[in-house]
This record gives sequence, C-alpha cells and structure tokens, in this order.
Amino acid sequence: MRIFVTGTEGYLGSLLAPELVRRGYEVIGLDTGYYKERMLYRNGEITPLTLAKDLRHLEADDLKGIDAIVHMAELSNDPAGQLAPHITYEINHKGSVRLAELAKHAGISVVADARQTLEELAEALRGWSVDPEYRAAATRARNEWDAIVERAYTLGHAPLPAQSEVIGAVNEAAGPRDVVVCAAGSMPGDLHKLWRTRDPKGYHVEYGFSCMGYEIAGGLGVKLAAPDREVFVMVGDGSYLMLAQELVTAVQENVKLVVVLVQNHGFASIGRLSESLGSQRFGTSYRYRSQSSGRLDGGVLPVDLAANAESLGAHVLRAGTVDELRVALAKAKESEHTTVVYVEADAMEAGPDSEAWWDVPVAEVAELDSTRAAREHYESEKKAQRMYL
Ligand SMILES: Cc1ncc(C[n+]2csc(CCOP(=O)(O)OP(=O)(O)O)c2C)c(N)n1
Ligand SMILES: [Mg+2]
Repeated sequence: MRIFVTGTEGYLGSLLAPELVRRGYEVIGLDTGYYKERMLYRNGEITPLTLAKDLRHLEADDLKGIDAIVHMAELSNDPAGQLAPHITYEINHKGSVRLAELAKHAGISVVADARQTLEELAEALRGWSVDPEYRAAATRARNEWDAIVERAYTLGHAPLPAQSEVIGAVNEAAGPRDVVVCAAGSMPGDLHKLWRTRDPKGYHVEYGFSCMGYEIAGGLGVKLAAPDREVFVMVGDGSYLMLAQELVTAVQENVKLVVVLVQNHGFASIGRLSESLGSQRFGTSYRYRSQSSGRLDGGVLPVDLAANAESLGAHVLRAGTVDELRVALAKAKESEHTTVVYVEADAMEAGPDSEAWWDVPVAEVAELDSTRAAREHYESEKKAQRMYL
C-alpha cells in the first residue's frame, strides 16, 4: 500500500512517516522543505521519498498510484500563520480543498476527517472516568504536595526569608486572574512546584530557553495583552542585571507592573547545580575577588539594585521580612505606577526537592576529586535513563 503523507518534514510528519514505513507501508512525502534537510528526523531514522513541492502546486499526476493520503501540511496556527493571513488561507484552506478534489479524481476516498474523528472519540468517551482507586491515589498525592507547599510558604526562615516564603507571599497577594511571570534562575523551578495557579492564563514562565532577562520585558508584553490583570514579574538579581532597562519602557508607556526583585547576591540556581556536579559554585556569587585567595570569595559587592530600579523611574519598596513583603505587595497592587518590590532571600535555602535527575554532563577529565566523583555519579544515573519514545 502506498501512502501519500503531506507535511512529512514537520513535527507530526517526521514521526508518522517513519512509523508507517516500519509498519511496511510505502510512503511518498510532500513537503516544501521549510525544515531543512529533514532536520526533525532522528539520526538514522528512515526518511521517505519526498516530493519537494508546495501544496498549492500539486497536480493530479502527483497522486498517481497512491492508495491513501494523510494530510498534515499547513502553516500552523501560530504567529507564523498570521504573518500573511491570505497566504495561510491559500495553503491551509484552498490547498486542502484542492488536495481533496485531486484525491477524489484519483479515486482516493475520505476515511476520516481529524476534527470529525476527535468529535466522535469525545462522544464515545462521554461518561468515562478513571477508576476510583486511581482517583483516590491522585487526590492523596495532591494533598500531600499541598502540605509540602504550605510548609514551604511558612518556613519562618531567618535571618533572611527563604525564596519559597517570598513566592508564598506573592501568591497570596495575587488575585485569581493575576499573572506571574518568570524565566530564569532558581525561581522557575520553585514556581513550578509551589505556585498555586488558579487561572489558565495566570502562569507565564518561559521554560523554552529559560532566558535570563526575559522577565521584565515579558511582563510588559503580558500586561499589554491583558491590561485587566495584575502582572507580578518575579526576577532574580542576576536576571535583573541582564535586562532591567525595560522598566523604563514600562514607565514611559504607563504600563503598570509589579516587579518582585529577589536579591540573593548571585546565581543560587547555577551555584547549586555547580556544587551538585562537583564544581564548588565556581563564579556564581556577586563577591569581590579576594586578594588572598585570588578567587571571587571576598565581601559582597556594594550593589544596590533597588536604587538602580529607582533610577530607572520605577517606584521602589524595600522589604526586609515576609511581613514587610506582604505590606509592600499590597501597596504595589494599589499603586498605578510600575513598582519594584525589593526583597533579599537566602540563596542557600532551596525549595522542596523534585526528586528529578537532570542530565547535565560532567567533565570526563578533571583534577578535582569532587568533579571525578560527580562524573562517576553522572555515568551511573545515565545508565538508568530511558527514551520516552
Ligand atoms: C541568557 C542566559 N544566560 C545564562 C543562563 C544560565 N543561567 C540560568 S539561571 C542563571 C543565574 C540566574 O541568577 P538569578 O537571576 O540571580 O537567579 P537565582 O539563580 O539566584 O535564583 C544562569 C546564569 C540563562 N538561563 N540565560
Ligand atoms: Mg540571584
């Protein structure tokens, strides 16, 4: 059986085509080559014979000898599809209609329409539910985790609060429709575990690249998209230093943000990672280079990021304790002006463990015993790793 798959080089086609080949079908692909040289195919994966052609230029002859068609080629429904809506319409609508007409002429019948099939599946599944045991186990796990979150929110850590308490105070201050924005550092992981999201649009954390500096600019975009929601940008000192200037834009455009600047004088996240990989938090503290050791383990740098934020036109509130933080957050919410709430947190107090293992390769050759030990540990963990697919 010969199957014609349109969009063979896209995200779905690159999975489907090899699977069809494995099951013994002959596959002919159609693709414009948007993803160059089958870049989405895994190494060594079977790649089908592919017609490099735009769907809009398909001819009756192209379907000669074809028994079935799986149609997936289109401009996807994201900003790319909106760049030139008429072209999207030409490809997605007219191209699909044309393919259906050509298929009809070639005697290939419609077996299923994806949306129709989904609707029928939904109908067939109506009333289905997981069994009570599974439901009970899920409820139990949820309640257990909720108790862990509650504890992390109320640690009473001293003298500086733990970051989890800062997150707890912001979560309490945020209304049900408000949005938290974050991107890099130790906060995305902690927010993932600890933030109680109450609205599908209430959680905007950039995990794609976890790009430092995204936070304030990203928050600005979120506020422009949803001016009726309060936007809480949570940003670490490292990330803040990489892109604070968008505060100026927020002030200029009168786009109100609440920025919670968590100062822990360095990279808590990378410091922890470095330590766990046997590299002693190298270069992750904002400290003076010490004369005696020649390393960055001198005193804390005299940097005042609150003053910095003030100089960029934001209102600034400094909080020294969790109670002060709550008061500051309430004030920031009331204010019509972009407000930076500055709070110090203990870099060494980590949030609850996720128990996940992170595949971060350790140097194979090292002089430090700690790094060699970390390499050994890495190799043993790596052995337990399995591919999902
Ligand atoms: C642009 C960019 N460079 C480097 C990194 C790697 N990185 C991830 S977190 C981090 C440190 C973040 O420091 P900070 O914002 O103070 O957060 P903390 O870890 O202290 O919570 C670095 C360097 C990154 N994610 N993005
Ligand atoms: Mg930091």
